Amino acid sequence: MLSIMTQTRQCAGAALFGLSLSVAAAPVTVIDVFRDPNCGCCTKWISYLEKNGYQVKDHLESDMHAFKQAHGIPERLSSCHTGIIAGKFIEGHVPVEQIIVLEQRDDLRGVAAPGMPTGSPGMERGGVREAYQIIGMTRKGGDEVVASYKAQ
Ligand SMILES: [Cu+2]
Repeated sequence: MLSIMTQTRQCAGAALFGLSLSVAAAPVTVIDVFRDPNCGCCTKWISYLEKNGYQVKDHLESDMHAFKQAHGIPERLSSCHTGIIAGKFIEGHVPVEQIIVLEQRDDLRGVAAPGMPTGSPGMERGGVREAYQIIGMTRKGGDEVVASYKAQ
């Protein structure tokens, strides 16, 4: 009886160890970022993604307007750079927590931080933040408010 309990405990320990190993070895998520070569805030957003554990592939595009049109990103949602993660778009200075939401939601084609909201990631200006929303675009083409950030 005692030996069975010891074995069980060892198994549980091994299972836990295995779990933590698999977490450490989890593949890094890649985000392809398309941006104008002269965009400064775009590179700040890239650094922010890298700090948060994403692997970024940086692509320079001379005509971002054409790029967005080609990828079905409407004018009303558009910003500076466009990220692509697993075939979904991340338009503009979207915070990581909303990228995670996007990764989990297959009913969305993408999420956007329209414009260039002050205080969004990569758009920091001395701790000031204007109120802004993250808009999700559904597969049917509708808009949905995914998150609202208050002014600070
Ligand atoms: Cu920007």
